[in-house]
Amino acid sequence: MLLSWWDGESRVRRITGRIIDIRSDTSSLPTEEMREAMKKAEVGNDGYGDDPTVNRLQDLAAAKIGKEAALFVPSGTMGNLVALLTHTQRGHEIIAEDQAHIVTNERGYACVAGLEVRRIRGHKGAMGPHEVEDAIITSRSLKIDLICLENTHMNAGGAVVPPDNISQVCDVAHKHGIPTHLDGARIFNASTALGIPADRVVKHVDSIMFCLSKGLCAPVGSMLAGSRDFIAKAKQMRRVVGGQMRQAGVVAAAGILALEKMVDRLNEDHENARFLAEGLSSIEGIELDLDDVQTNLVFFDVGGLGMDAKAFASKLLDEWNIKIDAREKSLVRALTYKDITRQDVEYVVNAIREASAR
Ligand code: TLP
Repeated sequence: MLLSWWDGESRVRRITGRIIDIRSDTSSLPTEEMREAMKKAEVGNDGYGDDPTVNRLQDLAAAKIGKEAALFVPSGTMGNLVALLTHTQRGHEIIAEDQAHIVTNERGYACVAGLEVRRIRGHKGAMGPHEVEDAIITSRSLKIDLICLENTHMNAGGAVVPPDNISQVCDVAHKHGIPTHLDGARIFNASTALGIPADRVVKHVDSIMFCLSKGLCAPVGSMLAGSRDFIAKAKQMRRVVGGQMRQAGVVAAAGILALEKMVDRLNEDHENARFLAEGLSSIEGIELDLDDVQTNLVFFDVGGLGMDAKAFASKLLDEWNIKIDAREKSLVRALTYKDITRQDVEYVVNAIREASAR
């Protein structure tokens, strides 16, 4: 009997034990070219500003994002924290979207920076400028030091926040003398989806953090960018939180390739995410809104299958070698990135179709 492609593919996965990890684009692997560049990287003591590869990465990052200067940090979480510590004073307040990663996942604003947060519920990740202004005006007790934005917005399903919204929120903030910070962990996904260069998308924000390690495939690292003065102060804060590195050129070398070579292929990830979402939306018992799938993230609800997200994720791993992200209740998240091919996505859709039928 001839094996269909699906039978053959599924058996091959079981025999080889290859895992398809769609929990997060943070699972992306560095390219061979990155590994080569890391091996050959020229390095120095970055604590003294002497690492030529880190310096090259920082200059490239600043130019690419349209800010005066940039600072290499070990993670996105640290980049955001350093920005908070640089812009604010302990005991003061920030404004952020209700489901912003800074608020829901990181929490350094409270645990480390000693800040209060005023949360504004946005629409697909975008806060209304009027609501932001109301929050500023009605703030009775604490001084608001910073307005935080996020693009793409992770908890809104990787939604792209429109540049017009960013500029309106920035206008309101600046009118009241308040700076703005953008968590742009996936800013190049946003700019790719918009078809607008990233520096134009972030033109109005005072500082931005973006990650080299997600869709851009560097093994570690994020960048914080802003004015020369802001980055000089941020450098002090990076030291305070233990983020000063030494011969970091080894990893910065991969970061340079991330910015030079990996941005232009992000569209492929978005197409794969759409393909995945379309496949899933045709499966009975799975609920998702195709309009919410704008970049490389796909959120869907498996409640209609009579399972919660954890049980669904265990089933996919045990029976199909697929790692997927179980969120709260029956909400599941999947991400596409360079190491997830179209064939992998077809495999995932077929596996979920079969898992749902039983
Ligand atoms: N997000 C991770 C997890 O924390 C959920 C992921 O898998 O999506 N901002 C945004 C919008 C993020 O999504 C993340 C990571 C960060 C900041 C933090 O970056 P890292 O992981 O480098 O500290």
